[in-house]
Amino acid sequence: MVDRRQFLQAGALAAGMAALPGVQARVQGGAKVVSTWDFGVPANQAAWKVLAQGGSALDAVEAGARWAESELCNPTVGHCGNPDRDGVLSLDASIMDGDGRCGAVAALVDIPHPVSVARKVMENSPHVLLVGEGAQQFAVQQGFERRRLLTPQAEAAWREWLKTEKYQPQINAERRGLPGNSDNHDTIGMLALDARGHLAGACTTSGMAWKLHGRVGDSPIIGAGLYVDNEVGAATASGVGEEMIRNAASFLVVELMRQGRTPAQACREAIDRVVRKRPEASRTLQVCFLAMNKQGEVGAYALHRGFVYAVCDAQRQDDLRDSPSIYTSTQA
Ligand code: SD4
Repeated sequence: MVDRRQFLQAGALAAGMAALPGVQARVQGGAKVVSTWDFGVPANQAAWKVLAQGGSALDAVEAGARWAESELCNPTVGHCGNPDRDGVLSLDASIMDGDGRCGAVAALVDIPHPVSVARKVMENSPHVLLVGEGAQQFAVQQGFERRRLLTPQAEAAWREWLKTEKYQPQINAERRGLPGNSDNHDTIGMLALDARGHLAGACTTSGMAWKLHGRVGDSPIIGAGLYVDNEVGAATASGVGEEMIRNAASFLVVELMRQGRTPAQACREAIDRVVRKRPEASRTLQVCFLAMNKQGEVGAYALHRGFVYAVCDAQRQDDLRDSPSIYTSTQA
């Protein structure tokens, strides 16, 4: 047994060793964080600050997702998101630890950090998913600030949209994140592996712009937009969430890895499944999967060309990769 003095000595030694560059690199070892789209690069860097200090994968993905929710001002994640067709901005988020614990919120209004509320659902409630008013009430009880989030730009974009009222999700809208345009979907899905070999993931979004009031996408649905299992690996998704829900897609990707597929093969097979189920719809909407197995191998696959994902580890913190896709023409 380790007594208190030995414990304190060991802690002090570890802290001192971590300050040495060589040891720091070994501590970070196989740690890695990956996330969807171009804005995954700075989001990963926010998560990396946690991993580089030997922090947990769970803390890392929360930090990365929080970065996207507050620092990114685009029409689709967090506080700058576009509203639904009634002019209400509602946010969805989930978080999952590789040990199976998870929490999520959906249709959350006027609370700036849905991913942290999702974590509180996981840690401080007996439930997994809270929605709408109940989610907001829980957030306020947990000490979260409540404030109006809809920006003047998002409100102006909505008023513009009202002229046509056309709901037509655009492929790869994430890569054209200019405030006030008609971009209508966007999500950050993030997966991390920490130095202890533990996995976690988070997913946060304002969902599809101009959605029906009350619509919930895949991002807060455990197994659809996010799934993590320490025995195997983790997966997350971006794109039109109805397709992920129909196929329990992130769970599917993890289960395919369990059967021996690499992350890239598993993502590809899940995309094939989406196409088989709805071949016609698949031509006009985007679906993207990103996965990492417990060895830290990463893979992705998309329906349409244009999906990119960011990878960050001790060697490199700004790696942005193109995902392969089924349809290769530039349809966006
Ligand atoms: C949703 N999957 O609400 C989200 C949106 C998204 O890239 O991922 N856009 O359906």
